[in-house]
Amino acid sequence: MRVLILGGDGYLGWPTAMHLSQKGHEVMVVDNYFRRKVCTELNCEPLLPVPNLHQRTELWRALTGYSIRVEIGDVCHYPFIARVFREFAPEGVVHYAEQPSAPYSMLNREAAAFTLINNLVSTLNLIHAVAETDPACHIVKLGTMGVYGTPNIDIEEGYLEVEYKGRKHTFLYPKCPGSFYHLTKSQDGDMLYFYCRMWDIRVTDLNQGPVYGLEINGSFLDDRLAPIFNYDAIFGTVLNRFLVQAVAGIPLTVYGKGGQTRGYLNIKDTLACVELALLNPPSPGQYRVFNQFVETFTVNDLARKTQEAGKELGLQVEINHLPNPRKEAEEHYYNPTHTGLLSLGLKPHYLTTETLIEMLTLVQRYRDRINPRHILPEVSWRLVQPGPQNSPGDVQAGLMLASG
Ligand code: USQ
Repeated sequence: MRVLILGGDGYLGWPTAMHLSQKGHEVMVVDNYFRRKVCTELNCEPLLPVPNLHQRTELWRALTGYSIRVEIGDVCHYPFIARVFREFAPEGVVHYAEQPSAPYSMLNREAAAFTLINNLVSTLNLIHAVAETDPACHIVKLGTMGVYGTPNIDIEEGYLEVEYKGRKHTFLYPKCPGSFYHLTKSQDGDMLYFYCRMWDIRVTDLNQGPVYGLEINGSFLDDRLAPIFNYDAIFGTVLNRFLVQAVAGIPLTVYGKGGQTRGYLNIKDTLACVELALLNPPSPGQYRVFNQFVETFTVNDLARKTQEAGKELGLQVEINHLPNPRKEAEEHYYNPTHTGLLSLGLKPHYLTTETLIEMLTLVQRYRDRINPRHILPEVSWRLVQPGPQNSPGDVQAGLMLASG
């Protein structure tokens, strides 16, 4: 297939490009380097140094013989993305080109506005580019399990059948996002569903849980091909952060009581799920939703597992409960369905002690690059009122004091 990957420089975008390219698909990556620029601005560089996309695709070609095309530009700029579509004529598009961080979206008004505009306009432009060039082109959008929140009933895969006053109707499953980022992911889903109904485009929304891991094919061909792996409190996902904290000898940062439950998956399963979705497109007009995770854990489970695996490597891992910077349920019911991708043939990688040891061993190779100042959360979900401890500047910046 000819597959266009929007956001092809990111933690998931670049590994997806390599994976699909290795499987024989014709791949083009598009990115505006937003993530790199913000990491530099906020001084939260990824664990491994990451060459730019031109350098990485050249290296990839030298090592494997496969070529990946690159376009640097902004999906929010319509003439750019329309030209890319006309020239590459993709049969499938993977949309990762959204601002992916919940804490970043809660940082201040500017970051929230950027998240809103980027995530919704990129999705709108993608829909229009598909409609103009080839309405049969399948859009695979990376969604998030966080759109559902943590309701006190089972979470279905995208839709809910409701019986009311003797009649039945199927609705999109009610959404209750817990960050401004997650809100934009609810809105882009509504937008895609709308255009499926209006224009008969075909869409798969992959409602994914937090991803962990950094190794893709058994071992790196070359460390310069590794994903952008963040461990800071803005872009790092929880288990990746715990792995780095364990190696650095920093107590694991469990937020609040630690009973927050989410559906997790190894990055290897993300790649498999995206490929399965591409190879099995929905019919025209269908807005298909899959819940993309393989097992659920509480934050406390992840901390304990990291501690146990650390012990095997002689690491003394402590667990610390910090005041929760987010507004979220810390003890709750959580039972989401996730059968769609399994029925397409997904073979999950589960989180075993061996997997944790492998990941910790990889992180240990980069121990010298860990910056302990990136670990503690600095963005609060709460409205911080000016007071003796907080200057108006702190409120404007949405920053909380290090004490929480
Ligand atoms: N958490 C801690 N300690 C930490 C970091 C996080 O206890 O040091 C907790 C959070 O409070 C939350 C849970 O761990 O309850 C997951 O947090 P996360 O930072 O791993 O994930 P989140 O902010 O929800 O976002 C990540 C990705 C996002 C994706 C989402 C899937 O950044 O792009 O959409 O995972 S989901 O969580 O299912 O919405």
